[in-house]
Parts: sequence; C-alpha cells; structure tokens
Amino acid sequence: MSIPRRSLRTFLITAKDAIRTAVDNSQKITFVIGNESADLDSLTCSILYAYLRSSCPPPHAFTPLFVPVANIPASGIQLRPELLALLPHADIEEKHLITLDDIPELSSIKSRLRPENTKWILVDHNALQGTLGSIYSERVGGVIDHHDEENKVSADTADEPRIIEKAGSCTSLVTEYCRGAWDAISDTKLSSGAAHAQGDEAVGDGAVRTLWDAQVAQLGLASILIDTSNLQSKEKTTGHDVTAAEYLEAKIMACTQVAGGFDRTKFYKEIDTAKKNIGGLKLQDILRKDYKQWTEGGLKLGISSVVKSLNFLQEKAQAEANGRSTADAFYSAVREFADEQELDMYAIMTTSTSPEGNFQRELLLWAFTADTVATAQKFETNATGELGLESWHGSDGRSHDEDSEKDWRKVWRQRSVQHSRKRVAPLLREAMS
Ligand SMILES: [Mn+2]
Repeated sequence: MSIPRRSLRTFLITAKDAIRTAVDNSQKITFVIGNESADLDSLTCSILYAYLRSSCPPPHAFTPLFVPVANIPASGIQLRPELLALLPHADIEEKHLITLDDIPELSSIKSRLRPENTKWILVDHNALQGTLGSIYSERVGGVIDHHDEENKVSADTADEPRIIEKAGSCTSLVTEYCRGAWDAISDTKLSSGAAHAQGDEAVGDGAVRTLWDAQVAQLGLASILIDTSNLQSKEKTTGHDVTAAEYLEAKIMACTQVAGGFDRTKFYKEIDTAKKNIGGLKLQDILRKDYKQWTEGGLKLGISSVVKSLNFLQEKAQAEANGRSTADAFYSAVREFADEQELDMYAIMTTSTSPEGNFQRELLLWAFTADTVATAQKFETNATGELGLESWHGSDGRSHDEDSEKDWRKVWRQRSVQHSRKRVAPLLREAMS
C-alpha cells in the first residue's frame, strides 16, 4: 500500500500525527533520522528520504509511512537561520518539523514507544548516538551516509539501503537513491480531490505535481549547494553532488511558478548568508548550534563547528561578559559549555573568510583531565602534518589551570582547509582509543 501523493506540508502533518497514533495504539512506526548536529544536510535528507519513500514504499516495508525526525529538541530550530530561510521555499513552517520532543521516550510524554515497534533509517550518520542509541540501536535497519564507516549497522538491511559513500552532501546520495521513486510519483496522476485541496481550481494536476516537486527539490538543492560551496569547492564536490544538483534543478525549472524567479547562485547566496547570520545568537547557542559528541575509551569528546572566526567568538564573549578581558570571558564561556556537556575534551572548529577572500579554518582543542592531556598531545603529534596545524593566537599549548597541571589547551590555524569535522573527529577519536 502506498500513501497517496501529497504536498510536503500535508505529508509532515500526517507524519507527526502518526507518532501519536503509533504510541496510543502500540502500532509500528518507521523513523528516518539525521545526525545530532542537525545541520541543513541532516535535516533535508531525512525529509527527502521519508517523503519520497512514503510515496513509493518497498513491498515489504516495516510500515508504508516513513517519519522524518530532526535529531534535536524543537528549541534547536531557532538556532538554525539557514533552515528558517529555507522553509518558505518548501512551503513549510517551523511547527511542521518533527523533532526529538515528538518522541515519547525523550520527552515528558509518559507513554511508551516500544523498540520492537520501531524501525530506524539513519541518514547523514551511521551509528545512532546518545539516549536514542541506547534504546533503539538494535532497531536500525538502513543507512545512507557520507561519514566514515562505524560498522554499527548490520550488513543486511533487506529492502532498505546500506550506502556509505564519499559525497559533499548526504542529500546528494539520498536524491540519487530515491530518483526512481520520485520519477514514478511525478508520472502518477493525482486524484481530483488532492488537486482540489490545493485550493486553486484553475491549477491542473500537472501544475500541482510540478509545484510540489519544485518545493521538495529546493529543500534538497539548498543542502547540496551549502555543502559544496555552490558546487565550486573542488575538495568537497563529487560526481554524486553534480548529478543530484542537476536533477533537482531540473525539477525546479519544470515548475513555471518557481522557475521564472529562480537562479541557483542567488538561491545559494540567500541560504549561505542566512547561515552566517549568527550575530543575534548567544555564544552558548552558537556552540550548541552545530555540535557533536562521542565517547571513546570512557572519555567524552565534543566538537562544535562555527561559521565565524575565533575573534568573532571572543568579541561576542566579551560583549556578553561586560568588561572581563576578551580571552578570560571567552575561555570561561567555552569552559561553561564543556562542563554542561560533561566533556573530558572539547574542540571548536571555525571557518571564515580572510580579508583577501580566502577560506580559512581555526582549531581550538582543550583537554580537561589528566587522561585527555596526553590524548590531546598525541593528537597534535599525529595530526599536525595532515591538517597543516600552525600555532595561532600566541597559543603554546601549556596548562592553563594554575592550581594543577591537569588541563591543556591550544589553538591552531588549520592550513589544510579541506578537512572538516568529518576528518578531524576521527583523528581525535583515534588518539583517544
Ligand atoms: Mn552531511
């Protein structure tokens, strides 16, 4: 049984209702979930997969409906201006998104969502982390990802994919995988009721379908463009990204209502500008906005990615602290964040553009315990060459805790700018194990 073709907006409303129904009646439910940084890629590829797969589910699907979940509480959505800028293009609003607050086990709702009644498809990661992981890991039954293989998803995923490949954006891999389903539903006629429900009797079946397609396509294209710098980054862009972007752009240009005002570069700039517009956020929220953590050998590592330089963060910290010296205010704010997450080691990776227009990266690493000081130094020894690390901000990597020799921190300029957290996290985790 397939779910009738519908707009993304109607689909998300139906999907959110389905969680409630599944809980109340102990029914089965399938989730599609991105990683816990909940960046634009994770958010869009989970929605794309769930929407397209629900319109054309495989014959032996666990359930015909696939529910996309953003791997953050609802309060995290406001921290993502690029997402807020993108939603209108897909004719959806913040309230339509499904978040961890909608999953009973993770919220104040007392009812149960029994693991055996659930199936989980992972996109943009391949190991379910945190509380979700501790409850539902066994129920993961499919993955599409572009991070390093964690060997946590079983080799046999039956009707669901098990795809882990290099690509600039995971949304490109999802688009590629769902092309067949998408083409099939684009060719299917709507019931007259569904066309009518759009509220415009003059709009024919075909026009409604192409509009819905163009809305979903913009959602996907935005992530691919953000992840590949408008397909211009040689290091990040792969054939998957180019092909998927062409396919999505064709869906957009097939819709006369959207095509006239659409320009790919203009669209990219709109979303990219929104992404960098974090000046209104509090420093703690900037650190929380694109954050991931791991536990290796009993030690907890966290990494925040930030789209502004350390100078920006220091100025922000000083403005919030009224008067304390910039460095003091910044490091105590960082320490506060790390303490809140109960981290043994914390890294901040920044990206920014130099006055000359060059893309640049900085890396701050802070080890808080005797165990992790050695780890951090091991990381520096092993990774300096590959990452092109150079001491920065007059940082010499000595202990900063005057009472003891326990903690250690250092700031580098990372000259090998092609390496994102996708590479830095495995290097840090390697040093920890
Ligand atoms: Mn991704």
